[in-house]
Amino acid sequence: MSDCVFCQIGSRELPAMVVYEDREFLAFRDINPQAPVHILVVPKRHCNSILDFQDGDDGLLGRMVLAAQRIARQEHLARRGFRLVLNSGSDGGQAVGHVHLHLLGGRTLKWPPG
Ligand code: DGP
Repeated sequence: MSDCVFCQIGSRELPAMVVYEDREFLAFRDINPQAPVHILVVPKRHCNSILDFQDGDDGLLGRMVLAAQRIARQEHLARRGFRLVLNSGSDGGQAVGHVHLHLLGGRTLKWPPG
């Protein structure tokens, strides 16, 4: 068993509220939601951080945003808007060492973030 919690969700060893899946990504509701809609879009391939991506990964990164766009529409966020967040490292607030894109919406989000 992998010791990565998001790999365990990906292999269905851990439960999650999955809202979207395709060949490359799994998306599920965050366990500690910071907004009425808070979904994590997670590449199935394990990568610790955004710093691990290389030139050849541009397609994967683009498709991750497109997956988030599809989910935003599915969650009826397109009209009012939403936020996509990629935390990296300790100053960036990254707690889980498997790249994930936060999709937040359903309320007016403040700027700057804390
Ligand atoms: P970050 O701080 O950017 O690494 O965000 C990690 C997010 O992952 C955080 O908002 C809580 C969420 N999370 C952590 N463990 C689990 C889990 O087991 N299930 C789900 N659904 N979300 C989790």
